[in-house]
Amino acid sequence: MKQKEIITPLFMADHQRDDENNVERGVAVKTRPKTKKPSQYRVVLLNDDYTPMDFVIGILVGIFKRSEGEATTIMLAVHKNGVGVCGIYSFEVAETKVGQVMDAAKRAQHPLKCTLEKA
Ligand code: TYC
Repeated sequence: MKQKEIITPLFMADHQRDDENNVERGVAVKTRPKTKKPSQYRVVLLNDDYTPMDFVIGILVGIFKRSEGEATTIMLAVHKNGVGVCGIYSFEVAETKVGQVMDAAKRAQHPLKCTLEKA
């Protein structure tokens, strides 16, 4: 969903009240600093032929805080479709989780791959 840009004038120069037309007239000279919602990122797990299913479930429970049931569903979806979403997070959190997955896979010598993509 795209956020609408809202510019709210804080101060008006040459402020005048036009009672006849029931309006306020002036020139907006200052606006609020635009605040943006932080972008969200999908953390995506990729299938391979070698990483044990239990290892993937362990990753989903340990790093993505999924229940055993959710983790099994996600793992089987990745196994079947080739890719699957583990969760959606801010960039910093998504990047950290990708790093944690890649570290765990490397230490266990599994070829499991995990990436992030803009949601
Ligand atoms: N395909 C793997 C197997 O049959 C299991 C697997 C699932 C591996 C998900 C990676 O992201 C993955 N052992």
